[in-house]
Amino acid sequence: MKITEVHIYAHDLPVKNGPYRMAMTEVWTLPTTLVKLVSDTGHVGWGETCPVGSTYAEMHVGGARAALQAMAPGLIGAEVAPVLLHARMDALLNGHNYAKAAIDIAAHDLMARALGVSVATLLGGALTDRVPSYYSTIVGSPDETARIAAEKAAEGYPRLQIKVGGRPVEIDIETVRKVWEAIRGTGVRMAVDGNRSLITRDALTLSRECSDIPFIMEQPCNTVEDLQKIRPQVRHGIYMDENSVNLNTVISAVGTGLVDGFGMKVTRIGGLHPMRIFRDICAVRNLPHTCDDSWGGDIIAAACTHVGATVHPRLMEGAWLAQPYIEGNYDSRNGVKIEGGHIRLPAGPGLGVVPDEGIFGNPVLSF
Ligand code: 0XW
Ligand code: MG
Repeated sequence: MKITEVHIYAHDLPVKNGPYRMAMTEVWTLPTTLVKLVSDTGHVGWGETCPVGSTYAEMHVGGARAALQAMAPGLIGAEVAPVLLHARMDALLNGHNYAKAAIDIAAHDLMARALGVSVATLLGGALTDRVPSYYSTIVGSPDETARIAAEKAAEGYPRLQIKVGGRPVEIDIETVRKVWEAIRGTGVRMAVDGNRSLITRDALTLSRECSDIPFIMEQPCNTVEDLQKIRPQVRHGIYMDENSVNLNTVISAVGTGLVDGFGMKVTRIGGLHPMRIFRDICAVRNLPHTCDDSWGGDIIAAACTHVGATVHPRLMEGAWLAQPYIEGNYDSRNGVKIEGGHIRLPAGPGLGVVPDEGIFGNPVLSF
């Protein structure tokens, strides 16, 4: 089965009740990029990539679109099957995983539709049809963050991610302590996400001053070297998020025992094919991880939910979706939603979602 058409669409996602605030970035509108692939069998598949601003990770919207434009003409006539498709993409462009991911997701959607199965089935099979999500607070005051944490725990979220950083560490410590007081006894798990912002001294202080509180530290510091430096001294498990830029880094982090798990983004690692490899590496070493992305609409949400459904529940830390921050859905009938802190696996073939006709206007590029 070969690709005969590639269409690229641009679409803006304003942040509902914005901004979304992390330690080092604040976003009000996220420009997303969609890819539609058509095959010689007449099947269609959709993909998406949506960096959360330009400083969260080594990706930005202009880079995604330029990379897609560079690859798209060379994809005409390429095989849809993931191994062959990635070989073709790598022959056209080095790196740029987050752009390749949009093509990879579209190819999985298309291929699953052609086979009459779901993407989860294509990825090895769903272990659940109700995928856990997690709620991520924005960097806010200790009292307000604790109030939100209690509210989200009561809603049914099995896990909370508390954002810290970009301010005196004492406020972060107060925030973590107040959140713990608010959720203690609920069984809800906690991640404290510094989004690369803490200097190693403050990461150590945060861990030491909260040593009685169970949580994992997600990407507290900026670099792999920083994580190596704090690893022997922290009192908490460390998950790598932003630093896990490709499978090579993941293998090193797993092999050297640097981390206890990952916050993994489908687009950062290059799409569902590398995500499946990542999932299986983590399963071998019993490392928990998320299956989510930095932002995006129904296509990204469905991709995260499908791969999330194939992760052993013991290791599944949740699929975060931007859906609560987005007005409406691309697919007005089967849009992906979080309910009671969980996501229903979209039914039907492929990703189980199809954008409403014309919702993105005309393509910005077609080949
Ligand atoms: C909570 N997220 C999944 C959403 C934002 O893009 C940041 C990200 C994270 O875990 O860092
Ligand atoms: Mg994170």
